[in-house]
Amino acid sequence: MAGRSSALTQSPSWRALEDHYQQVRDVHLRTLFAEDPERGNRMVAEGAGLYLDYSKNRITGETLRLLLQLAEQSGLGARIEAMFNGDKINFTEQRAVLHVALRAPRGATILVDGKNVVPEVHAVLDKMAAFSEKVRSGTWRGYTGMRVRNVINIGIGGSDLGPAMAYDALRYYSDRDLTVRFVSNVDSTDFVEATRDLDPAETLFIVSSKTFTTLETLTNAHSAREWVLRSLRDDAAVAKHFVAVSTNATEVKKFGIDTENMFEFWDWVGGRYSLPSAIGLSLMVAIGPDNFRQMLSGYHEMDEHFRTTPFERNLPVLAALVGLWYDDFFDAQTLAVLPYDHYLGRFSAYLQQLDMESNGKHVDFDGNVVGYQTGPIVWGTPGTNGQHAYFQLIHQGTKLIPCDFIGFSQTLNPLGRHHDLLMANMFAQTEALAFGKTGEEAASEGIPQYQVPHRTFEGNRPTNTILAKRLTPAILGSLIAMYEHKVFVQGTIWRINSFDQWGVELGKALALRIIPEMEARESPQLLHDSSTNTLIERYRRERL
Ligand code: G6Q
Repeated sequence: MAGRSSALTQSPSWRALEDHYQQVRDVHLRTLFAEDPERGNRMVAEGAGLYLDYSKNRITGETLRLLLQLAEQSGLGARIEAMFNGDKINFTEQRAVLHVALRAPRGATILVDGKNVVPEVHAVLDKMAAFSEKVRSGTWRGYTGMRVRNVINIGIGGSDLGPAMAYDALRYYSDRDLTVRFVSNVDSTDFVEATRDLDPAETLFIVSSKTFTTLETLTNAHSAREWVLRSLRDDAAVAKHFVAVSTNATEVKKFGIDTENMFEFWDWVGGRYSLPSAIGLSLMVAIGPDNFRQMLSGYHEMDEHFRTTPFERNLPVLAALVGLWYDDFFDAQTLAVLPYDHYLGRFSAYLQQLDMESNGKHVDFDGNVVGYQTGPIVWGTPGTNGQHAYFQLIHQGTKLIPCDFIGFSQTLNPLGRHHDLLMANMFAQTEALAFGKTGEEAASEGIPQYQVPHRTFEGNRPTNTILAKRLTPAILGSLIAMYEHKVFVQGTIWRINSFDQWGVELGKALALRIIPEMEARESPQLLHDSSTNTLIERYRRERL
């Protein structure tokens, strides 16, 4: 019988942080900046093209010292080495965790069970590049001889969110003659809307599924097959209009896809870490192999930064420690990720899976229930739009919401004053959140007395600012890798397995039980609870 975990909370560094928290919990960022005017150029770190300003956080030099001590105490250094060495740190699934191998340079050596996996990684990348070039140049033709104009990735979760996010993020670099879409939901509307204006003779489907057994993806893939065959009327068309990304050759073959047109990856790549694997094929077709490789080099640069930089200057480690400080000591529940770049519209949704599926865990390495908060709820949309919507609550609500602001010094689409206005807003938000406006300041502006409390800003709302020069493929890779490693650092300190996802299984299993009950001709005997029974009965009466 699993007990309650106390290994972390009873540790000397945790206890020291608890004591320290009591001393600094009410200290205002105004005071911290007044006492240390150099804070804004000292509490910063740089790596792999990213500049992280963490000075507007409710931390002192002592907080940082204690948090770094906590990281050391957790054995983080050894865990980083274990991950990069291919140890089976995903112990509940007995798997290595080697997304870093996906972006290792050609000559590198990374062993899994005694075998160097880097040559295989590059063989698949080369195969992807050759295929992408064929599609982009028009050499790859559909069954009727027409050139491919539309590419649809069918996948869900880790086989969708990465390429969909990165396609949006790198749209500037994409071939605008290609229409690239992503179908994920088992809701037929997704497939129908994605294909309604397309000609099957010009459409290529990339079926992306690690297991090739996922209900949503297989259902969509079969509908896609019917859609193509309804128009092209020959099973031989499947080979020209479908390729697969998977680890499961048997199921791919069963579907009718030539395994020559299957792009492989491996069980040591977790779904939510799989964008830099063959799962990125739709992205590579869209932006071209060179840009894709640039993205991989950015990922790799951050991997190296993470592996080799002392913790006190290490971006993922610093971001992780600051986040943990709010999660576990201030009891913050969420993290807002607010990119000031329209291309990053899906970035927070991508991070939701990365962070929440990885660190949404409640038992530790020993199977004991943790006695502390683990991963935060991640959310957010691009600025400035959020400022006109939910920022009110961040500024003046009753909840503490740490925020990551992400921006770029240069825009990819210069237009008049737009970029200066965008970035002025980003900087103004972090300033306003940190320093607020006192009652006296508000009153001195001559506003009526009754409005003063309403127009007072308490401030002391913590933020990180992540600034890069320009949104390039390499910078996107580096930004994603920073968050990947941040999640890993937090998981290590919390002593949880960030690489499994058993939590998604129960709902899947129950759905499989309900499907035949819905589809049965005669009313089945329902043996669920009274709520579920009644809902199913009502649905059966009302469905077409
Ligand atoms: C991610 C999860 C999950 C997975 C999907 C799709 O880490 O494992 O989101 O990516 O369930 O799985 P398949 O790729 O096997 O279809």
